[in-house]
Amino acid sequence: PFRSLVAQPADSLLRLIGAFRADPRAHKIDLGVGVFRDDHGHTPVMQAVKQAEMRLIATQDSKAYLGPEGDKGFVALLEPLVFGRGFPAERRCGLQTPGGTGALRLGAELLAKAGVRRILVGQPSWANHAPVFAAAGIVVVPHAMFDMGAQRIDLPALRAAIGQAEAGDAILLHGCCHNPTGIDPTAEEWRAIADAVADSRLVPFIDLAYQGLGDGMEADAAGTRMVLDAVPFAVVAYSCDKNFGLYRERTGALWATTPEPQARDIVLSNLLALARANWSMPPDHGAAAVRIVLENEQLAADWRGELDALRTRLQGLRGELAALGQVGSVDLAPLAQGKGMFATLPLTPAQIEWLRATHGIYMAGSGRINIAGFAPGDIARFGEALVDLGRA
Ligand code: PLP
Ligand code: TYF
Repeated sequence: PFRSLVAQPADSLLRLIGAFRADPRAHKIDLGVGVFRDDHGHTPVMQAVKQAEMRLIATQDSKAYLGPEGDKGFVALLEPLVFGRGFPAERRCGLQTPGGTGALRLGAELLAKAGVRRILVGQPSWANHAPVFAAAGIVVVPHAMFDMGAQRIDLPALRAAIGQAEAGDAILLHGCCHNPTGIDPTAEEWRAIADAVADSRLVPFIDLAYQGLGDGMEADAAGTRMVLDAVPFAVVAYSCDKNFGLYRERTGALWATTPEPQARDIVLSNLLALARANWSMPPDHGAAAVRIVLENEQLAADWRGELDALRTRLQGLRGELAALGQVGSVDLAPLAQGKGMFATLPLTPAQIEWLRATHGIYMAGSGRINIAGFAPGDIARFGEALVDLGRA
């Protein structure tokens, strides 16, 4: 039967990693895959996480199964960070998942099982969103929502898409640090989005994968909370893989909200059944480390300090890029307002290829750059390359 299969393309971002490694040039710059990097291009294990891991190894006395819900303490400790203190606990249920991607998949399967047939996805979005929803049998309805020239939300376009949707459709919203544009709604725009989603009786599906990398843990949850407070039913897919630097440990969670506790209990039983059919139980290590960090005041403070440093580095780099202003055909000034690791530059595939071939600058085929990929001194070279591109 395998002879009937058709070869599938590799993930273009993951392929870029190999191409970068194979490039012998000393001054190459990797702006590809979305992992945080320090000044030396290294993606470190956070100290607070390392401490928690050591405590885990020292104290864990069993690796017996936990169950499809994973580490309940982990989920409970994340809840105030995501929902704030005001959201009624009886209106939500949650469980640990294998990364944000596992949460997206499980949330999509929950929607499908509940009869939701379509999800609105503003373009561009993370390249994995559409395949995950499609795999769960949900039709992705793409729509416009960005003014890429001005690097702003195009609210009229987003409102028009919401207006055209049917009651009961879902809509994907990036909670913060939009991947790949870095363009997040302002507080007023979030208010308008929450109201429009509620008025049209859509089910918001919030992907919160970068909390703390934009303006801080609280600020980065503000839009999510506004939306959750405005609607009876919603889904939140969460990742700890960026804000705790746990990437390969696949650490995430999923919540669903309902108007009343009876519905909540039924939703949770469905989530647990879907989880059992997918992975039975999530991997423990990353979630246990996050739990240990969050339940210990000192480790939690250390983690917040380290997260602040990640964010400060990103904001500093954004400031440096923005200070270059107009370089060749690209205006970098609006990047100062962007959030998180990513920005998408208005470059053609030929220009992106030219930057790679001529200057050893690796960015995604969409024109997305990972801002954390710049080492000191790289930004000046990047600016020169863009000027050079303008002349080429
Ligand atoms: N959502 C977005 C927007 C992402 O960029 C990522 C990146 O990996 C994910 C979800 C998935 O996160 P995880 O690595 O935890 O599966
Ligand atoms: O967008 C990114 O670069 C990150 C990492 O299949 C990533 O979200 C990229 C591709 C992929 C999984 C993770």
